[in-house]
Amino acid sequence: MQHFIWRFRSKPRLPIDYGDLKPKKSNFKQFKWRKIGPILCAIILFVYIILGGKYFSSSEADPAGSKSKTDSVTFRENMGQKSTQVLINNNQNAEVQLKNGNEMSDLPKNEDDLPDSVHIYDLGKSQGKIKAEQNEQRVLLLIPLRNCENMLPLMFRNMMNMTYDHSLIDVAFLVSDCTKGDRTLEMLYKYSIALQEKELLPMLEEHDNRVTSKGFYGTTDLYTRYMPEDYIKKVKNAFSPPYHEGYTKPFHNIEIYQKDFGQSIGQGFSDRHDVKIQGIRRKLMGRSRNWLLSVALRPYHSWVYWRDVDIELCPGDVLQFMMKFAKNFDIMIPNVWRPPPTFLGNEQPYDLNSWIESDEALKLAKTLDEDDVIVEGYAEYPTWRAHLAYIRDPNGNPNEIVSLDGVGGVSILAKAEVFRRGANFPAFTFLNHAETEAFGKMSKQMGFKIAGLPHYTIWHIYEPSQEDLQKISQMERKKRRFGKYNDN
Ligand SMILES: Nc1nc2c(ncn2[C@@H]2O[C@H](COP(=O)(O)OP(=O)(O)OP(=O)(O)O)[C@@H](O)[C@H]2O)c(=O)[nH]1
Ligand SMILES: *[C@@H]1O[C@H](CO)[C@@H](O)[C@H](O)[C@H]1NC(C)=O
Ligand SMILES: [Mg+2]
Repeated sequence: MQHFIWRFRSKPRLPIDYGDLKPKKSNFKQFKWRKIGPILCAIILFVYIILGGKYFSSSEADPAGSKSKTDSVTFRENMGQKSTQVLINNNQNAEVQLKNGNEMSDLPKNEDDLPDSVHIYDLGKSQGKIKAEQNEQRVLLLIPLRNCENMLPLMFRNMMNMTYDHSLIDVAFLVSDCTKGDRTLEMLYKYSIALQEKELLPMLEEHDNRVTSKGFYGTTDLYTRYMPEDYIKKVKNAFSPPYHEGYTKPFHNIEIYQKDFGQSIGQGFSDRHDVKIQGIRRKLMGRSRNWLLSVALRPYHSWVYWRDVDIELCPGDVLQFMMKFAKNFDIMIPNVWRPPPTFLGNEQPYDLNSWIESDEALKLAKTLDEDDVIVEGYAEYPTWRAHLAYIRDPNGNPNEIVSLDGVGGVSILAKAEVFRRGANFPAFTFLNHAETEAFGKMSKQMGFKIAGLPHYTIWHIYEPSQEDLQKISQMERKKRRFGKYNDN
């Protein structure tokens, strides 16, 4: 009997006097029930499972999270909406119980046979693979935006220039923390509607005529006088006809999201590049990216393409070009450079967040607090990593690939699966990194492969730093004094 009490007492075993709990005469009965109880429960459960699907679950029952007879079908109800989503994993047949209680013994042959509020998605079909465009794989283009009203014409031109069939691309923007008076959201809305109604090109051409386009497209600023000649010529060509065939074709869908996260660090070049604020700024950016991703990613997307607003030149076939590597890689990153003014040398590596990990950096990380964020490209953190930017050879083979550990966010193409399996942009310190670099590290740990393309380059706009602006105004003063350009 002592043995019986021990078995049914909960752990941990406290130093109590079991004498009090000693079963009295009625023990025999108790014993029986306790032993039979679980068995009875199991039988009832078993009967419920066998019959439950047919007789117990009515159409009123909340299907959220419940599983049907085959494991590959999950019902999800959109909260507050009358729509049931049937998510199907492989090509397996499954019985689908519709919301109104009708029962089908087979999947419908096509989606038109279902009522409007029921959707079937075969997630096995939304996997990023080579020959994406031929196989009509759909892409989600994600662009976070902040205080960038004047860069929107540039951004829309770059979107239009994409030769991947626009009708296979959904676009989602997240606008956050714009300062008072900034009209990013309004202009975004205006341009988006124009784009979808095929009225954007004339609108942008009219905009171009108002500002002389030199240096970065659409800017009249003084510094454009100091941009390299051949770069300016390239920019001029890039924004003039002839355009590719589908240039003005509407995108499949455009979504605009607005949410503030309390980012208070200035969006000016020198503000946002101070080393001390990088960790905080990058974590907040990570949060924005995760929100955008989680609201916009749909079951039919095979690819996710992250792009920053401030890219000036990018080959039109950037998606197709990077998708070629889908056989061996899950995430693809081009090289990102910028064209600084002539007095700084004509071109410069820009994005230093794409790198190959080094022993020195791993050692450095061990000396830091768990919460410290290493930011790349600052003297404070001597990592001695190989940066994708510096591996570039202007005449190198654009198809050459290096395997990366950290990535920058300027232009990330990833299979949607990477995110579906849970990778994200840590808004906390992950292995002493945050946001996109942490995304790289996390993806790597999850077994994904990251391809960096050192000789395939896209061009970030040049924004003058405070120092550069001082230098420029100095030179302008000299010019006025001596009547000509004189840089000593
Ligand atoms: N939603 C949102 N977007 C942001 C925020 N900060 C920057 N962005 C956008 O994110 C993209 C990248 O921002 P950048 O300011 O260029 O910062 P970065 O990615 O660190 O790159 P660089 O500063 O250019 O080296 C741009 O499209 C910005 O408009 C933010 O706090 N919220
Ligand atoms: C558009 O694509 C073409 C062809 O790849 C390229 O030469 C041009 O620079 C692109 N334009 C922009 C604005 O990037
Ligand atoms: Mg930028």
